[in-house]
Amino acid sequence: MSMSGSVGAATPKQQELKPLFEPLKLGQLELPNRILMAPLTRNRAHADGTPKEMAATYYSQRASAGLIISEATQISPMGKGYIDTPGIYEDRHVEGWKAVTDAVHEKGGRIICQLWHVGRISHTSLLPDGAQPHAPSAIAADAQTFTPNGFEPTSEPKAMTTDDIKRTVDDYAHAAKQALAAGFDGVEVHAANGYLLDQFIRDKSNKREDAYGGSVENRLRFLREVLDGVTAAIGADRTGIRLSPLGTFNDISDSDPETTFSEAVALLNPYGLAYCHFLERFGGDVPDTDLETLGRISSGFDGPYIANGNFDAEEAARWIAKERCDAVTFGKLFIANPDLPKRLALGAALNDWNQDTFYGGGEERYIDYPFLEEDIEEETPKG
Ligand code: 8OZ
Repeated sequence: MSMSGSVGAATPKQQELKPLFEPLKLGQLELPNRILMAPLTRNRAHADGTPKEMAATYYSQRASAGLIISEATQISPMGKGYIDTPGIYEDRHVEGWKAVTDAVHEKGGRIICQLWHVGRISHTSLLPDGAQPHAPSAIAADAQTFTPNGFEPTSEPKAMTTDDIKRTVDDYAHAAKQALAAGFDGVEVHAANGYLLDQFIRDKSNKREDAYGGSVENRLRFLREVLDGVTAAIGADRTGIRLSPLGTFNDISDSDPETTFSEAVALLNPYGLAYCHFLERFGGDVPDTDLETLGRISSGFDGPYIANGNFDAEEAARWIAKERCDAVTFGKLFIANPDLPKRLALGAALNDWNQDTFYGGGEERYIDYPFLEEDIEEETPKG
Protein backbone atom coordinates (compact mmCIF):
# COMPACT_ATOMS: atom_id res chain seq x y z
CA MET A 1 0.00 0.00 0.00
CA SER A 2 1.34 3.45 -0.82
CA MET A 3 0.84 6.61 1.21
CA SER A 4 -1.80 8.85 -0.24
CA GLY A 5 -0.28 12.26 -0.80
CA SER A 6 3.07 10.90 -1.93
CA VAL A 7 1.60 9.41 -5.09
CA GLY A 8 1.16 11.31 -8.33
CA ALA A 9 1.55 15.04 -8.90
CA ALA A 10 1.49 17.45 -6.00
CA THR A 11 -1.80 19.27 -5.49
CA PRO A 12 -1.73 23.11 -5.64
CA LYS A 13 -1.96 23.13 -1.82
CA GLN A 14 1.03 20.79 -1.48
CA GLN A 15 2.95 22.96 -3.95
CA GLU A 16 2.11 26.05 -1.87
CA LEU A 17 3.40 24.45 1.34
CA LYS A 18 6.60 23.06 -0.20
CA PRO A 19 8.91 25.67 1.40
CA LEU A 20 7.95 24.24 4.82
CA PHE A 21 9.43 20.88 3.89
CA GLU A 22 12.89 22.05 2.84
CA PRO A 23 15.63 20.96 5.28
CA LEU A 24 17.40 23.65 7.31
CA LYS A 25 20.68 23.81 9.22
CA LEU A 26 20.67 25.78 12.48
CA GLY A 27 24.22 25.67 13.86
CA GLN A 28 24.82 22.06 14.96
CA LEU A 29 21.24 21.09 14.20
CA GLU A 30 20.06 19.58 10.92
CA LEU A 31 16.30 19.98 10.61
CA PRO A 32 14.28 17.90 8.14
CA ASN A 33 11.58 20.58 7.87
CA ARG A 34 10.82 24.16 8.86
CA ILE A 35 7.69 23.47 10.90
CA LEU A 36 9.01 24.09 14.41
CA MET A 37 7.30 23.68 17.77
CA ALA A 38 7.21 26.93 19.73
CA PRO A 39 8.12 27.06 23.43
CA LEU A 40 4.84 26.53 25.32
CA THR A 41 4.31 26.95 29.05
CA ARG A 42 1.97 24.14 30.21
CA ASN A 43 2.40 24.19 34.05
CA ARG A 44 2.45 20.44 34.49
CA ALA A 45 5.80 19.82 36.20
CA HIS A 46 6.23 18.52 39.76
CA ALA A 47 6.33 21.27 42.40
CA ASP A 48 10.14 20.88 42.64
CA GLY A 49 10.54 21.62 38.92
CA THR A 50 11.12 18.04 37.75
CA PRO A 51 9.19 17.22 34.57
CA LYS A 52 6.55 14.50 34.99
CA GLU A 53 6.68 11.25 33.03
CA MET A 54 3.84 12.42 30.79
CA ALA A 55 6.13 15.18 29.46
CA ALA A 56 8.15 12.48 27.66
CA THR A 57 4.96 11.32 25.94
CA TYR A 58 3.87 14.87 25.10
CA TYR A 59 7.16 15.93 23.54
CA SER A 60 7.90 12.64 21.78
CA GLN A 61 4.42 12.70 20.20
CA ARG A 62 5.62 15.91 18.51
CA ALA A 63 9.04 14.58 17.40
CA SER A 64 8.26 15.12 13.71
CA ALA A 65 8.61 18.89 14.23
CA GLY A 66 11.72 20.24 12.49
CA LEU A 67 12.77 21.25 16.00
CA ILE A 68 11.07 21.25 19.39
CA ILE A 69 11.81 24.21 21.63
CA SER A 70 10.92 23.20 25.17
CA GLU A 71 8.58 25.15 27.40
CA ALA A 72 10.31 27.96 29.31
CA THR A 73 12.47 26.31 31.98
CA GLN A 74 13.91 28.18 34.96
CA ILE A 75 17.68 28.37 35.40
CA SER A 76 17.56 28.86 39.17
CA PRO A 77 15.11 29.05 42.08
CA MET A 78 14.96 32.85 41.63
CA GLY A 79 14.09 32.35 37.96
CA LYS A 80 10.67 30.89 38.76
CA GLY A 81 7.51 32.97 38.32
CA TYR A 82 4.58 30.61 37.92
CA ILE A 83 3.28 27.46 39.55
CA ASP A 84 4.48 24.07 38.26
CA THR A 85 6.97 25.22 35.63
CA PRO A 86 10.04 23.02 35.15
CA GLY A 87 13.66 23.77 36.08
CA ILE A 88 17.02 22.75 34.65
CA TYR A 89 19.46 23.44 37.48
CA GLU A 90 19.17 20.49 39.92
CA ASP A 91 20.41 17.01 39.00
CA ARG A 92 16.88 15.68 39.53
CA HIS A 93 15.69 18.09 36.82
CA VAL A 94 18.39 16.65 34.52
CA GLU A 95 17.15 13.12 35.26
CA GLY A 96 13.55 14.10 34.53
CA TRP A 97 14.42 15.84 31.29
CA LYS A 98 16.63 12.91 30.22
CA ALA A 99 13.50 10.78 29.88
CA VAL A 100 12.03 13.48 27.64
CA THR A 101 15.04 13.97 25.37
CA ASP A 102 15.57 10.19 25.07
CA ALA A 103 11.95 9.70 24.03
CA VAL A 104 12.19 12.51 21.43
CA HIS A 105 15.47 11.17 20.04
CA GLU A 106 14.09 7.62 19.85
CA LYS A 107 11.38 8.98 17.57
CA GLY A 108 14.01 10.73 15.43
CA GLY A 109 13.36 14.26 16.74
CA ARG A 110 15.44 17.17 17.97
CA ILE A 111 14.76 19.20 21.15
CA ILE A 112 16.38 22.19 22.76
CA CYS A 113 15.79 23.71 26.19
CA GLN A 114 14.47 27.24 26.59
CA LEU A 115 16.43 28.87 29.44
CA TRP A 116 14.24 31.22 31.48
CA HIS A 117 14.54 33.71 34.29
CA VAL A 118 11.32 35.62 34.96
CA GLY A 119 12.88 38.51 36.89
CA ARG A 120 10.10 40.70 38.31
CA ILE A 121 7.28 38.57 36.85
CA SER A 122 7.07 36.51 40.01
CA HIS A 123 5.57 36.34 43.45
CA THR A 124 7.17 35.96 46.88
CA SER A 125 5.14 32.75 47.44
CA LEU A 126 7.09 31.07 44.59
CA LEU A 127 10.59 32.16 45.64
CA PRO A 128 13.03 30.74 48.21
CA ASP A 129 12.22 31.95 51.76
CA GLY A 130 9.63 34.35 50.37
CA ALA A 131 12.35 36.43 48.66
CA GLN A 132 11.49 39.52 46.61
CA PRO A 133 11.74 38.92 42.84
CA HIS A 134 14.89 40.17 41.11
CA ALA A 135 14.73 42.97 38.54
CA PRO A 136 17.00 45.59 36.99
CA SER A 137 15.16 48.30 38.96
CA ALA A 138 12.77 48.26 41.93
CA ILE A 139 9.69 48.85 39.75
CA ALA A 140 6.75 46.46 40.00
CA ALA A 141 5.19 45.26 36.75
CA ASP A 142 1.52 45.89 36.20
CA ALA A 143 1.13 42.18 35.50
CA GLN A 144 -0.22 39.01 37.01
CA THR A 145 1.16 35.56 37.58
CA PHE A 146 -0.41 32.30 38.68
CA THR A 147 0.61 31.10 42.10
CA PRO A 148 -0.66 28.37 44.43
CA ASN A 149 -3.46 30.87 45.28
CA GLY A 150 -4.53 31.48 41.68
CA PHE A 151 -3.94 34.68 39.69
CA GLU A 152 -2.13 37.31 41.74
CA PRO A 153 -0.41 40.61 40.95
CA THR A 154 3.38 40.23 40.70
CA SER A 155 5.32 41.21 43.86
CA GLU A 156 7.46 44.33 44.36
CA PRO A 157 10.91 43.43 43.04
CA LYS A 158 14.31 44.48 44.35
CA ALA A 159 16.98 45.99 42.09
CA MET A 160 19.70 43.41 41.51
CA THR A 161 23.18 44.18 42.84
CA THR A 162 26.18 43.56 40.59
CA ASP A 163 26.79 40.40 42.65
CA ASP A 164 23.23 39.26 41.91
CA ILE A 165 23.91 39.89 38.22
CA LYS A 166 27.17 37.90 38.28
CA ARG A 167 25.50 34.99 40.05
CA THR A 168 22.66 35.02 37.54
CA VAL A 169 25.10 34.95 34.59
CA ASP A 170 26.72 31.91 36.22
CA ASP A 171 23.26 30.36 36.69
CA TYR A 172 22.62 30.67 32.93
CA ALA A 173 25.93 28.96 32.10
CA HIS A 174 25.27 26.23 34.66
CA ALA A 175 21.76 25.65 33.32
CA ALA A 176 23.10 25.41 29.75
CA LYS A 177 25.53 22.67 30.84
CA GLN A 178 22.75 20.89 32.71
CA ALA A 179 20.62 21.05 29.57
CA LEU A 180 23.28 19.27 27.54
CA ALA A 181 23.75 16.76 30.38
CA ALA A 182 20.00 16.10 30.12
CA GLY A 183 20.42 15.25 26.43
CA PHE A 184 19.06 18.46 24.91
CA ASP A 185 20.51 19.30 21.50
CA GLY A 186 21.04 22.91 22.52
CA VAL A 187 19.38 25.83 24.29
CA GLU A 188 17.33 28.90 23.48
CA VAL A 189 18.02 31.94 25.67
CA HIS A 190 14.60 33.45 26.45
CA ALA A 191 15.14 37.20 26.16
CA ALA A 192 11.52 38.02 25.23
CA ASN A 193 8.10 38.72 26.72
CA GLY A 194 9.05 41.02 29.57
CA TYR A 195 11.12 38.50 31.55
CA LEU A 196 14.50 39.28 33.13
CA LEU A 197 16.70 39.76 30.05
CA ASP A 198 14.00 41.82 28.33
CA GLN A 199 13.58 43.87 31.55
CA PHE A 200 17.26 44.86 31.29
CA ILE A 201 17.05 45.62 27.55
CA ARG A 202 14.04 47.96 27.59
CA ASP A 203 13.98 51.37 29.19
CA LYS A 204 10.52 51.17 30.77
CA SER A 205 11.81 48.58 33.25
CA ASN A 206 15.52 49.45 33.39
CA LYS A 207 16.23 52.73 35.20
CA ARG A 208 19.68 51.72 36.47
CA GLU A 209 22.42 54.30 36.69
CA ASP A 210 25.34 51.86 36.66
CA ALA A 211 27.03 49.99 33.77
CA TYR A 212 23.81 47.96 33.20
CA GLY A 213 21.47 50.89 32.57
CA GLY A 214 21.12 54.13 30.65
CA SER A 215 22.57 53.79 27.14
CA VAL A 216 21.44 50.98 24.84
CA GLU A 217 24.93 49.51 25.09
CA ASN A 218 24.63 49.43 28.87
CA ARG A 219 21.12 47.94 28.77
CA LEU A 220 22.47 45.18 26.52
CA ARG A 221 25.41 44.41 28.84
CA PHE A 222 23.57 41.75 30.84
CA LEU A 223 22.46 40.00 27.63
CA ARG A 224 26.06 40.08 26.38
CA GLU A 225 27.35 38.56 29.62
CA VAL A 226 24.69 35.84 29.55
CA LEU A 227 25.56 34.96 25.95
CA ASP A 228 29.28 34.96 26.78
CA GLY A 229 28.57 32.54 29.63
CA VAL A 230 26.22 30.25 27.74
CA THR A 231 28.26 30.08 24.52
CA ALA A 232 31.48 29.45 26.49
CA ALA A 233 29.66 26.62 28.32
CA ILE A 234 28.08 24.81 25.34
CA GLY A 235 29.08 26.55 22.08
CA ALA A 236 27.36 29.24 20.00
CA ASP A 237 26.32 26.62 17.43
CA ARG A 238 24.05 25.05 20.07
CA THR A 239 22.65 28.37 21.28
CA GLY A 240 19.64 30.26 19.92
CA ILE A 241 17.91 33.35 21.23
CA ARG A 242 14.33 34.62 21.41
CA LEU A 243 13.40 38.30 21.41
CA SER A 244 10.09 40.22 21.21
CA PRO A 245 11.10 43.73 20.10
CA LEU A 246 7.55 45.08 19.87
CA GLY A 247 5.93 42.90 22.53
CA THR A 248 4.06 44.53 25.39
CA PHE A 249 3.14 41.41 27.42
CA ASN A 250 4.17 41.75 31.08
CA ASP A 251 4.08 45.55 31.09
CA ILE A 252 7.18 46.10 28.99
CA SER A 253 8.11 48.69 26.35
CA ASP A 254 10.96 50.73 24.99
CA SER A 255 11.04 54.38 23.92
CA ASP A 256 12.95 53.51 20.70
CA PRO A 257 12.53 49.80 19.96
CA GLU A 258 14.00 49.90 16.47
CA THR A 259 17.31 51.36 17.67
CA THR A 260 17.42 49.21 20.80
CA PHE A 261 16.76 45.93 19.03
CA SER A 262 18.82 46.71 15.93
CA GLU A 263 21.73 47.16 18.33
CA ALA A 264 20.78 43.94 20.09
CA VAL A 265 20.86 42.07 16.78
CA ALA A 266 24.21 43.67 15.88
CA LEU A 267 25.52 42.43 19.23
CA LEU A 268 24.37 38.89 18.41
CA ASN A 269 26.09 38.64 15.02
CA PRO A 270 29.72 38.06 16.12
CA TYR A 271 28.70 35.05 18.26
CA GLY A 272 27.58 32.95 15.28
CA LEU A 273 24.49 31.71 17.14
CA ALA A 274 22.46 28.80 15.80
CA TYR A 275 19.51 31.14 15.19
CA CYS A 276 17.54 34.20 16.23
CA HIS A 277 13.79 33.85 16.95
CA PHE A 278 11.33 36.77 17.23
CA LEU A 279 7.74 36.97 18.37
CA GLU A 280 6.31 39.11 15.61
CA ARG A 281 2.61 39.05 16.52
CA PHE A 282 0.77 38.40 19.72
CA GLY A 283 -2.89 37.74 18.93
CA GLY A 284 -5.68 38.03 21.45
CA ASP A 285 -6.53 41.65 22.25
CA VAL A 286 -2.98 42.91 21.53
CA PRO A 287 -2.95 45.48 18.69
CA ASP A 288 -1.29 44.44 15.42
CA THR A 289 2.46 44.96 15.42
CA ASP A 290 4.41 46.83 12.75
CA LEU A 291 5.75 43.94 10.69
CA GLU A 292 7.85 46.24 8.51
CA THR A 293 9.83 47.47 11.49
CA LEU A 294 10.28 43.90 12.67
CA GLY A 295 11.45 42.92 9.17
CA ARG A 296 14.08 45.67 9.21
CA ILE A 297 15.31 44.61 12.66
CA SER A 298 15.42 40.88 11.89
CA SER A 299 17.14 41.40 8.54
CA GLY A 300 20.13 42.73 10.49
CA PHE A 301 20.74 39.22 11.83
CA ASP A 302 23.39 37.34 9.82
CA GLY A 303 22.26 33.79 10.68
CA PRO A 304 19.02 31.79 10.40
CA TYR A 305 15.94 33.73 11.47
CA ILE A 306 12.80 32.11 12.92
CA ALA A 307 9.45 33.92 13.07
CA ASN A 308 6.58 33.28 15.49
CA GLY A 309 3.09 34.59 15.96
CA ASN A 310 -0.25 33.07 14.98
CA PHE A 311 0.89 31.84 11.59
CA ASP A 312 -1.07 29.35 9.58
CA ALA A 313 0.85 27.01 7.30
CA GLU A 314 0.12 28.95 4.11
CA GLU A 315 1.39 32.23 5.50
CA ALA A 316 4.46 30.53 6.99
CA ALA A 317 5.29 29.03 3.59
CA ARG A 318 4.90 32.46 1.94
CA TRP A 319 7.24 34.12 4.45
CA ILE A 320 9.86 31.42 3.87
CA ALA A 321 9.44 31.59 0.08
CA LYS A 322 10.05 35.35 0.08
CA GLU A 323 12.96 34.93 2.58
CA ARG A 324 11.29 37.01 5.27
CA CYS A 325 12.27 34.16 7.61
CA ASP A 326 13.91 30.71 7.41
CA ALA A 327 11.44 28.82 9.59
CA VAL A 328 8.29 29.39 11.67
CA THR A 329 7.36 28.16 15.15
CA PHE A 330 3.79 27.05 15.73
CA GLY A 331 2.30 26.96 19.22
CA LYS A 332 -1.43 26.29 19.39
CA LEU A 333 -1.32 24.20 16.20
CA PHE A 334 1.28 21.89 17.78
CA ILE A 335 -0.63 21.66 21.06
CA ALA A 336 -3.63 20.26 19.19
CA ASN A 337 -1.84 18.38 16.37
CA PRO A 338 1.01 16.15 17.50
CA ASP A 339 1.57 15.09 13.88
CA LEU A 340 1.30 18.60 12.40
CA PRO A 341 3.94 18.14 9.63
CA LYS A 342 2.20 14.99 8.39
CA ARG A 343 -1.21 16.65 8.39
CA LEU A 344 0.19 19.58 6.43
CA ALA A 345 2.00 17.29 3.97
CA LEU A 346 -1.22 15.39 3.29
CA GLY A 347 -3.51 18.40 3.35
CA ALA A 348 -5.44 16.73 6.18
CA ALA A 349 -7.81 18.49 8.58
CA LEU A 350 -6.39 19.98 11.78
CA ASN A 351 -7.63 19.40 15.33
CA ASP A 352 -8.87 22.44 17.28
CA TRP A 353 -7.12 23.40 20.50
CA ASN A 354 -8.80 23.75 23.85
CA GLN A 355 -7.63 26.93 25.54
CA ASP A 356 -8.94 25.86 28.97
CA THR A 357 -6.23 23.20 29.29
CA PHE A 358 -3.21 25.22 28.09
CA TYR A 359 -1.95 25.98 31.60
CA GLY A 360 -2.08 23.31 34.29
CA GLY A 361 -3.97 20.06 34.48
CA GLY A 362 -3.15 16.47 33.70
CA GLU A 363 -3.05 14.26 30.65
CA GLU A 364 -6.30 15.59 29.23
CA ARG A 365 -5.67 17.79 26.19
CA TYR A 366 -1.94 17.36 26.84
CA ILE A 367 -1.14 13.90 25.50
CA ASP A 368 -4.53 12.82 24.13
CA TYR A 369 -4.94 14.99 21.01
CA PRO A 370 -5.54 12.46 18.24
CA PHE A 371 -3.08 11.55 15.52
CA LEU A 372 -4.34 11.37 11.97
CA GLU A 373 -4.65 7.56 11.95
CA GLU A 374 -6.79 7.62 15.08
CA ASP A 375 -9.04 10.23 13.49
CA ILE A 376 -9.47 8.13 10.40
CA GLU A 377 -10.12 4.97 12.42
CA GLU A 378 -12.71 6.80 14.50
CA GLU A 379 -14.42 8.24 11.45
CA THR A 380 -14.37 5.15 9.24
CA PRO A 381 -17.58 3.14 9.69
CA LYS A 382 -16.71 -0.40 10.76
CA GLY A 383 -18.03 -3.59 9.12
C1 8OZ B 1 2.21 32.17 29.09
C2 8OZ B 1 2.05 31.92 30.43
C3 8OZ B 1 3.16 31.86 31.24
C4 8OZ B 1 4.41 32.04 30.72
C5 8OZ B 1 6.19 33.46 27.72
C6 8OZ B 1 6.95 31.76 29.21
O1 8OZ B 1 5.31 34.28 27.42
C7 8OZ B 1 5.93 32.47 28.78
C8 8OZ B 1 4.58 32.29 29.37
C9 8OZ B 1 3.46 32.34 28.55
O2 8OZ B 1 7.29 33.48 27.18
